[in-house]
Amino acid sequence: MTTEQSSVARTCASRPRSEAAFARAREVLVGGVNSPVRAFGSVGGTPVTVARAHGAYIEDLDGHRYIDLVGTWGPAIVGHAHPAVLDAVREAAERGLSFGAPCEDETRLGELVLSALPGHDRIRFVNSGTEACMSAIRLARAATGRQKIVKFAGNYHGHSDSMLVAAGSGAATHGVPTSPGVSQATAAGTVVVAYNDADAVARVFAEIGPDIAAVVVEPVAGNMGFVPPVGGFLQRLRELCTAHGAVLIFDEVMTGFRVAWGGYQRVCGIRPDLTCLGKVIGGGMPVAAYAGPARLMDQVSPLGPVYQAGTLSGNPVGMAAGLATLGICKAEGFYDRLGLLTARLADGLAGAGRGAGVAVSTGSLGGMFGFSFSAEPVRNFAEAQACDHKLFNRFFHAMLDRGVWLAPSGYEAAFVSAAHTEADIDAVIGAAADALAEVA
Ligand code: HOZ
Repeated sequence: MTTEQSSVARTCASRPRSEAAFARAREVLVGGVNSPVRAFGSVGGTPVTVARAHGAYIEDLDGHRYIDLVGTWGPAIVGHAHPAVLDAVREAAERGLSFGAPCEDETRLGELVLSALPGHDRIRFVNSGTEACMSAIRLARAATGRQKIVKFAGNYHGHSDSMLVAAGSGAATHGVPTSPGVSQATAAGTVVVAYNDADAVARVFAEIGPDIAAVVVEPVAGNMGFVPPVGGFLQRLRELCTAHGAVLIFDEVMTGFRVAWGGYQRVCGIRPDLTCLGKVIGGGMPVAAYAGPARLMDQVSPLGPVYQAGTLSGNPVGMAAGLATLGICKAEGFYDRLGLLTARLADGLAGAGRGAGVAVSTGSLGGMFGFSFSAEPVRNFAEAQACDHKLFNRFFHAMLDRGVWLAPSGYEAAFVSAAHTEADIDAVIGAAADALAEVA
């Protein structure tokens, strides 16, 4: 960063080209976007149109540069357009964009991912986290012969029908956690429990245990802010699922290879039956996966009867991007440095809050962090909803104008990459102090 770009002055506030581009986009794209939370629905104002992204920065159409703390919602863990990832992608693209047939990089990426997940023997690559979770749930229903799924309010597992019930992320942001169009029969198959409330899960098992196919959980919730599990929560889920013959699914689409090599299961030492992955494993390409032991995964077609398929699944360019990205993440000390940098930011934001007399609760793990305008750490969706979202919205714009790119919703986690420097982090903290002084 140059001195000028590190400044906390409101240098990015005027964006005429972005305004014009978004006006045009609104004529053809639904709401001007291809994923709702990007539309600035809750924070207000006009979404910023991106021209390019490099390293830790995003540049808009008007030539402003922002320190990026979204990282394309998680995948950009090594920074945008990392030279090694670009080389791998170029080299793969020159051999063909898609084969619709086996290629060696599918096996290589599968071996690498499975080597990081204890107890997981097989993987199936798909194209999005939605597909991964939807498929894992289908498999759990098939393997158990049961119908009900337990999920947690404010957790988000993509937009398949049975998961679009009390969902976080964009669904929470837009105030429709249970979407119209999800049939009542489908919604009735999903039992919703408060996150971090293992006693409530035990009560559900006591009532309808023989009907429960799976418990699906974000082991660290990232779609209602950043909400870590309370002590013993995940362990109880493990015990309850084992005792009742239900499948425990960790949705590590966000946390996988983001909070640690492998994911949060490597931090907490609890082994799920199935793991859903996405984001980091594709390094910015549309790659996701579900994985588990052979006894479950071998029930998926073509070995078993559980059908799931995709023309672009295991796409060679995506596989190459994933391999190059995870190759960088695997280096000794990668997550240690990333974790320190991210913790520095979380601490700095808390300090900025104290300086401005605003209650800010922050937390981080590996390269994932969050902050909420609340005196106490958030433990569940009701507490996430009770945070000061109006203040978040003002803060979001004040930060954007100061060159800091945050997710446009108080219901999202945030991400630091290996491309960020201490100077970047300190510039963000400085901007936050300045922004809070203006908007709190
Ligand atoms: N569901 C994503 C955030 N948790 C949003 C992705 C996007 O809009 O790109």
